[in-house]
Amino acid sequence: MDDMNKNSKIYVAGHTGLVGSAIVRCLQNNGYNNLIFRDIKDLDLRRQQEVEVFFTQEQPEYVFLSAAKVGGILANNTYPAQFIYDNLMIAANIIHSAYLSKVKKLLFLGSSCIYPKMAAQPIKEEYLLTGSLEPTNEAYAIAKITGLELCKFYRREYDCDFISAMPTNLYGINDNFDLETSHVLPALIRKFHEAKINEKEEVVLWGTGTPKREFLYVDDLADALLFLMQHYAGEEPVNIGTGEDVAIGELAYIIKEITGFTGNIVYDTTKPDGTPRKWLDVTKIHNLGWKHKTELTEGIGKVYEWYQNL
Ligand code: GFB
Repeated sequence: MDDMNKNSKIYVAGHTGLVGSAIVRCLQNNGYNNLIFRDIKDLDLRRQQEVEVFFTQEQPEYVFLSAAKVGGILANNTYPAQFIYDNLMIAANIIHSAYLSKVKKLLFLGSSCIYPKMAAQPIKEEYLLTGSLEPTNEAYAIAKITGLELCKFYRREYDCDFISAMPTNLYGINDNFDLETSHVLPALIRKFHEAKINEKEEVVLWGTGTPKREFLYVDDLADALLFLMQHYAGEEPVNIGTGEDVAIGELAYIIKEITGFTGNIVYDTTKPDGTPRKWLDVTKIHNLGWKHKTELTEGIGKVYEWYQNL
């Protein structure tokens, strides 16, 4: 379906982030030797003119659009204007420049959190835009939905081979461990680890611990994105996940065990729970021939080992 080969010129937007750095690892491990990327100091993806000049000069053939302003529930709830503006500009600039410079194929990343808050579970791709969004990350969701719709309409009007993926919550090495802006899994690794080495009595979790989340190891995601770039060319986004979710309280015990913390877990219910559940239906990507490899406990173990050697 697609002739991306080892010498194809591939641009990974957002190459230093959790997802982008995993995509670079995956491509390099699979022998793709013609990768290009730019640091934000050399290319601000929110500036349309800079992006157009970059695409004209570099003429990438394939684009993995993993650049975004991302964060956990507190960051999204605190900085909505930054989340909607940055993500809108990044998506619009890269997708339009990819069209202008005739990029052969582009993959855009959505997220499971942009589905309706109360979508039926497990969530199917067609549930997008069928209900109101989770308020804590509505700004991010609107920007990401716009990116998905740009890919869909550029395919319809200009016949661009632009596809979209909808990853579930991700974790892995090179994640963000800042306790204010990170996602739950890296935050808990850091909290339990620091509580153990500092011999603290308790670890404080946000919310009630009852929401459920599905977690995919980021190197499995990168493998899925390479698979889709090679085997999928459709208008509809494709969910990428493990097909299993876990309550935050359960996740806490898994991480408590792995880090060896022996104190108590308490909940700060002044912090938001967010969406009660966002469990993805992964039938479509399974039918295409891809399945995740890394189970949750194994993946957390790998991240904790990496984290301890930071
Ligand atoms: O991972 P998280 O920040 O984002 O929170 P979402 C998941 C759940 O974990 C929420 C709880 O119910 C949090 O209240 N939680 C418990 C914690 N303790 C902590 C903690 O110490 N830190 C954090 N961060 N959470 C995000 C969206 O939603 O999902 C983003 O806001 C993004 O836009 C991401 O799409 C994938 O899973 O709730």
